[in-house]
Amino acid sequence: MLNFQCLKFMCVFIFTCINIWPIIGADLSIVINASDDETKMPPVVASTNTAQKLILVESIPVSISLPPKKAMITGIAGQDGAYLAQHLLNLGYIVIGTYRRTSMDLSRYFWRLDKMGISHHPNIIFKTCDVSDSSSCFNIFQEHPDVCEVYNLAAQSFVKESFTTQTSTLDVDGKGPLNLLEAIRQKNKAIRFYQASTSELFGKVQEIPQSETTPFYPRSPYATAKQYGHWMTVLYRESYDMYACCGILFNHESPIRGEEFVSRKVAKAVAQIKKGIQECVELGNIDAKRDWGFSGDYVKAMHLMLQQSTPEEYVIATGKTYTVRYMVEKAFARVGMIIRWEGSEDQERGIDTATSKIVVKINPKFYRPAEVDLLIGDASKAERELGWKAEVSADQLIDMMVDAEMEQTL
Ligand code: NAP
Ligand code: F7E
Repeated sequence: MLNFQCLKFMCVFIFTCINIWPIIGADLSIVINASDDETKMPPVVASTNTAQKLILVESIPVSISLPPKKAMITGIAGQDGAYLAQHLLNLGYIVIGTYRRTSMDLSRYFWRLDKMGISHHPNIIFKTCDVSDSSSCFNIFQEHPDVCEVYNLAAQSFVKESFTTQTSTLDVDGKGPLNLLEAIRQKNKAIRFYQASTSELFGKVQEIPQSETTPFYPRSPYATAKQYGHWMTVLYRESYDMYACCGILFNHESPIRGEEFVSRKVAKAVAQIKKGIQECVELGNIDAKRDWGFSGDYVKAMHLMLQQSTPEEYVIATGKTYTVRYMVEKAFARVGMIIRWEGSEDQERGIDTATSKIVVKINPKFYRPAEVDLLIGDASKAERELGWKAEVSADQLIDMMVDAEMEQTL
C-alpha cells in the first residue's frame, strides 16, 4: 500500500513537472532544486490550462517551490512600462526593466515608477538597452538568458513626431522588435515575446469596428514602422516556432500619460484653466474619434497574451469611440465648466458659458499630414479567449485624469 502511494506520488510529481515546465519557462533542474521561498512563487495561474494543471499540484500533499519568473520590459520608463512593471511585481515576477541611456538624472527619468512607488522595488533590475541597436539587444540576453517573457514596449510612440523623425522612428519601432526577436532566436528560443502593436495600423479604416482580421492601412511613419515590427513578429513565430505575438492595442491613457498626447494635454490644461494658471488650450483636429481605455487595464491583457497555449494576435479596446471634442467637453464638465462651441474649422472656439471667455482654440500646427479619423475596436476575441475586458470607461478615465491634474496643479 505504501509503495503504491509512493509510486502514485512520483508519477503525479513527474507529470506535474513536465506539464508546468513549458509554462513557467524554467529549467526542469531548477524546478526540482528550487529554493523554499514560497513568497516568490511565480504567477503561473493565468490561463484555464494552467489552472487545471495546478489543481493537480494542489491535490497532492506536498508543495513544490518554484523560482520567481523573470520578465523583461523594454521601455520601462514609459506609461505602459510603469503599469506593467507594477502588475508583474504584484504577481511575484522579477522584472528586468530596460531603458535607453539618458543624460537625465535617473531619479527624474523614472518619475512614473517613482509615482507608483516601485522604482526601488527589490525585484526590479534596471539595465540600459537601446532596442534600435542590435548589439545592445544581444548583450542584454547574453546577460539575462533566463528571462521567460519579454514585453517590447520601447518605441517612439508619438504619431505626430514620427512625421519629422521618420528614420529614427523606423529604427526603434520597426527594427527594434527585429533586433530583439533575432537576439532571442539566437540566445534562447523558449523566451516568450510580446510586441506592442497598435490600432494605428488600421489607419484609414477598412472596416468598422476593427478586429484581428481587419486589413491594415497605416497613415503615419509611426504606423508603417509598427507594421514592420508586427509582421516580423508573426514571421519569427511562423519560421522559427517561437512564442511571439502582438497585442493590437487601441489608445490607452492614464494620469502618467506623456503630456504631448491629447488626453493628458487636455486634462492638464483644464486643471490649469480652472485654477487661473492658464487662459486657454490650443488643439488640432477635435473631430478625430478614438477608442480610449485605461493603461492599467490594458497591461493585464499583455500579460495574459503570454500565458496562452498558442501565441496569437489580440485586439484590446473598449468597443466605444468618442471625439476629441467630447473629451474636451467632458474634462471641463468635471470641474464644473460648460463649453459652448462657436465658429468652424480653424476659427472654431470653445467658450466657457459662465464667463464667455475663450478656453479652447484651434491651431493648425497640431494637425497631422495624414489623420486617422475613426478608431473603434472589437475586442471580443480577447474577451472570449483571454477572459479580458476593459474595466474603466472613457468617461471614468477622463474624470480620473482631470482629478489627478487638479490634485497636482498648485
Ligand atoms: P511611452 O510612454 O512613449 O513609452 C515608450 C518608452 O520607450 C519610453 O520609456 C522611451 O524612452 C522608450 N524608448 C524610446 N526609444 C527607445 C529606444 N531606442 N530604446 C529603448 N527604449 C526606447 O509609450 P506607452 O504609451 O507606454 O506605449 C508603450 C508601447 O505601446 C509603445 O511601443 C507604443 O508605441 C505602444 N502603443 C501604445 C498605445 C497607447 O495608447 N499608449 C497604443 C498602442 C500601442 P524615452 O523616454 O527615453 O524616450
Ligand atoms: O492623438 C487629435 C490627434 O496624440 C489622438 C499613441 O499612443 O495612440 C496614440 O496615438 C487624436 C489624434 O494619440 C491634438 O490628431 C487633436 O487624432 O493623443 P494622440 P494618437 O495619435 O491616437 C495610438 C494607438 C498609438 O499607438 C500611439 O503610440 O487627437 N488631436 N488635437 C491632438 N493630438 C495631440 N497629441 N495634441 C493635440 O493638440
